[in-house]
This record gives sequence, C-alpha cells and structure tokens, in this order.
Amino acid sequence: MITNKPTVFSGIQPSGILHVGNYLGALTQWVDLQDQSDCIFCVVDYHAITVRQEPAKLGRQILDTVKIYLASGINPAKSVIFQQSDISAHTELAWILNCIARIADLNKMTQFKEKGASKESVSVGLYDYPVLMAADILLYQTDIVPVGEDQVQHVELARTLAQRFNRDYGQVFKIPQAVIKKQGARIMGLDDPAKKMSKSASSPNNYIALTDAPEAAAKKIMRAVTDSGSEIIYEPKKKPAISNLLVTFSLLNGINIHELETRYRNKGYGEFKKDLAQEVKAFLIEFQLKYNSFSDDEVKRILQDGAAKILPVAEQTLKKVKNKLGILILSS
Ligand code: AQP
Repeated sequence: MITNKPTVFSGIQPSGILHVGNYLGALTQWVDLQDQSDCIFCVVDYHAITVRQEPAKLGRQILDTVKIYLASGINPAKSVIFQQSDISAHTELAWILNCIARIADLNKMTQFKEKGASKESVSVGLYDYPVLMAADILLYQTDIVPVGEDQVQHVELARTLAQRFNRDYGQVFKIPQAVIKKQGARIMGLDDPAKKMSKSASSPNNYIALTDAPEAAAKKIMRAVTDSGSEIIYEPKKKPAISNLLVTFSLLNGINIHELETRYRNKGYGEFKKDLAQEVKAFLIEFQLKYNSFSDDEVKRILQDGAAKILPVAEQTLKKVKNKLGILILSS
C-alpha cells in the first residue's frame, strides 16, 4: 500500500450525525488529497466512546459515518477506509505514548477544557484522547493530517510525542504536519457564532446535519442568529455570524466572498439568508441522493478490506516501537 507519495491520515468520530462543518472543514479537503497521496481515513470509534454513546445506536452511527465519507467523494479504490477498533495497534501504541506524554502536555489541551467544562464528571479517556489521536497518526508514518482548526493542537502533540520518542529511544516515527483549509477550517454554530459547529451541541439549531431534511435545514438557516447592523460583509471580528454564513455560502457554491459581498450590497439579511437556505437545500438533496445509494453490506465490505490492507503497516510500526523499548522478546 505504501508508495513514494505522501501519506495522509485523518478520522472523524461517529459520535452523532456529521454536519456541514465536518464536511467543509475536513471532508472536502480529504477528497482533494486523494489523487496526490496515499490516504487513510478512519472512523475513530474509540474516540467517540470518551463520552457516553448509546450502544444500540453506535453501530448505526459507524456505518452512517462511512456512508458520509463515500457520499463526500472518498473513493475506496483510492483511499483506505477502516474502523479504528478493528486495529488493536491503536490502543497498544496509545498506552506506550501515554508513558512518553506528560500530564503537563495534556493540561494544555484546550478542547478538553471546553468539552470537560460543561460536564459534571469527565472520563479519563476524554482527557487522554489526544494521546490516542497521536497513536492513530503515528502508526501509519503519516506526513499530512488534514483537519479543522480545533484539531491543530492535537496534531502538535503528536509531533511532540514523536520527536520525544525518536530522541529517547531511536528513530521510528515520521513527524506529521497538520494541514488546514484557508477557509472553512472553523465553521461556527448557527445559534452561537462564538462557538464552532458541533455534532454534540445541545441544540440541533447549532448545526446543519448532512442528513437533515433539506426543508428543515433551510429553516435552520432562516433562524440562524445574525449580527447588529444590516450590511452583508466579511468581518469575522465585528460580524461573526454573517461572516460565518458568507463562508458557508462561498464554499457550498464556489462563488468567492467578495463577489457575494457585491451581490448583496444594499440588500438585507432576509434576502441573503433566503438564498443561502436554497443553496443548502440544493446541496443536501444532491448529497443525500449519494448517501442513500450505499448499502450497509457494501460499507461493511469496505471496512473489512480497509482493515486488512492497513493492518500490516500498523503492526510493522508497533513492532519497531516495541523493539526500541526493549520489550520485543519472542519475535525480534
Ligand atoms: N465546526 C467545524 N468547522 C470545521 N471543521 C470542523 N471539524 C469539526 N467541527 C468543525 C473537523 O471535522 C473533523 C472531525 O471532527 P470530529 O468529529 O472527530 O471531532 P470534533 O472536532 O470534536 O467535531 P465535533 O463535531 O465537535 O464532534 P463532537 O461534538 O462529537 O465532539 C476534524 O478534522 C475537525 O477538525
């Protein structure tokens, strides 16, 4: 599987229904990288269980996440798609990296502070999530990690742990690089443009889920909060809500933001939102046609093939790590 192209690794948690933020911030970038790189795209179910998931629903969410990858344009003939818990080397390497990471490293992680703050009790897994993410990335000797802005700090930690391991035990890991999109790396919540759009947000008005009924999604756009004033201009600091809607509009239909500003000069928020609502509706109708065309059996086959293809790469890295640590006795 490994060629001389750069290796790309990324994943999404099956912790709910994926939204337009996941699509514009991550998935479109994955699709663009497929031709120039060896791409590995994971459904990171062990990350999802860092907060309570409903066992009766989680399997469905895993299959649906793969269908969203496929509907977005991830092609299993070009890219490996697999489920994290199918490759036990992820959790084994995470344990080893836990012994390399420092409490001080994890205390710096802002996503843990944000996600943990609203909860009465927080799992050790949620705190340790960035170390598992480092293991995910480093197992495949990854060059590039395409992510949204919220994950950049976690990729930084993967780099730190890789450098520390290589320095203390000898060269094993490649040092990965986070890549984020110039635009769309942080799509904000429709109900609160100070916070990112998130599938675990308390209100469904925060996000446009990729499986939302198109008409209902259009209504969410009409209800989206706006800023004071009436001008439709891109100024994220002064006008975070309208700027977020402009970015979404621009990325969905390919018209650049300046053209949109010109088109809506002297027009009100109502007209702008009505047009965006139509864009979102049209996008979802087309997306969902593809999404609904995949069967569960097809998805299971893709996951099985993906795991089989990727297992030797993961095992090879883990073996090198164990060897450097001095614990590889029987099969050295
Ligand atoms: N709002 C966003 N804008 C742009 N990119 C985003 N991503 C997530 N939200 C936005 C990117 O999508 C990828 C997958 O993220 P994830 O599901 O693994 O975890 P997350 O970042 O924690 O996403 P959510 O939606 O907020 O999930 P929950 O609510 O379950 O925690 C990543 O590349 C991420 O950057």
